[in-house]
Amino acid sequence: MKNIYERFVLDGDAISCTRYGNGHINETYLLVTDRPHLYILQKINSHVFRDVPALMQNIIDVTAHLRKDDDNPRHVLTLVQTVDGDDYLRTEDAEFWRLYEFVTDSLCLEKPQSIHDLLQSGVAFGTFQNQLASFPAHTLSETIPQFHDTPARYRQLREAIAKDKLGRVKNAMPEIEFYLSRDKEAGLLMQMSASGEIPLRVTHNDTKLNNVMLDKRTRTPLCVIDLDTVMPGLAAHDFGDSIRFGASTASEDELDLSKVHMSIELFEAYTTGFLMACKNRLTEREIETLPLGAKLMTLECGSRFLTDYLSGDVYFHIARPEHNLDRCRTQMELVKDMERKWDQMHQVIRRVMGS
Ligand code: ADP
Ligand code: GN1
Ligand code: MG
Repeated sequence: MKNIYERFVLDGDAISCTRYGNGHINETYLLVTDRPHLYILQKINSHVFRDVPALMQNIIDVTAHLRKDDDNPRHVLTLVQTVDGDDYLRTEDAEFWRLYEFVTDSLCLEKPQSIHDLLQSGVAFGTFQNQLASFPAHTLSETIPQFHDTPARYRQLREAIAKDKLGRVKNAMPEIEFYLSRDKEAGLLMQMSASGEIPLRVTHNDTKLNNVMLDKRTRTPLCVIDLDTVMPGLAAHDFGDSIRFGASTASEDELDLSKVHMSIELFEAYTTGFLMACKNRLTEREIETLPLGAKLMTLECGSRFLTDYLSGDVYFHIARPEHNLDRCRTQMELVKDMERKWDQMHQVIRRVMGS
């Protein structure tokens, strides 16, 4: 790794560089110097992101926009330059690397430790939405085309089933049946978007709890990270992905499915924080679609895990052979629980909006 980090302008001499975090896409390292000064070094996944220069330009522009409101480096992701004065490194082997300032005295949670943590992550993503309302959306590149086009994700699932590249279809019959049985609903938000019923906004598109940094002491938001997928999108998708991950009572790859529920208390906490921060920006119709966002993002993500399992685990990092199948099963449990709690979810939205 030395040959990579020594090509960035470091404060001090590097003393360690070790794999870090639980992201499914990039290769992330914690780099520490003798000052000590902490950095996050990342190899960008160029299989997933086909145009890395365009992606980096999005990040440069979005962070510059956020910095106009608040230039505290703990509050905005900050890139460190290469010794050649660039914002990222392209190696001779066509690998792309970037270095971020580490957000210090922070917490990055895989699971909320209390209702307060999830409420605060809602504040973080709601505020992010607010701040980007004045960002010129047309200048952003689409870093992954059709990223949250759920019907397109369903088409990819059907293709993977038809190909059955590794003969895994026979291991996943109930899962395939589950996802395909919800085919009709999968397109609802995209239809509303196409008809102009709900607007396109600049959204984060990957609003997992572990993409927010909270202050270690106050447990309030410092900074939203993982900006690779900031693109035009739907508010319901950003809200929904947070619920999918943060309001679950179990981890995304839990094997004991009896532990997997969508907690209505956690749902209410996130809704409270999110709407506190951005309700004035959203239309009435958009607010009504938030529960649907939670269900469709869970269906979509589960169908993506299933597609990846059937395709040979080429997209998401895995740590065990059936990891993607296990992940697709937890998402099914969450969808079923949301279907049971559908009316309660809508009541929460109305209660939080005070009507
Ligand atoms: P991925 O796209 O693989 O999810 P992320 O950018 O989310 O990659 O980084 C993976 C993990 O690294 C995060 O969940 C977080 O724990 C940590 N991380 C990333 N950026 C920073 C940062 N600037 N400061 C502190 N930790 C960070
Ligand atoms: C990936 O990069 P990470 O781990 O924050 C994925 C998301 C999925 C998520 C599932 C670019 O997020 O879309 O919802 O895994 N990111 C990309 O945990 O595909
Ligand atoms: Mg991440």
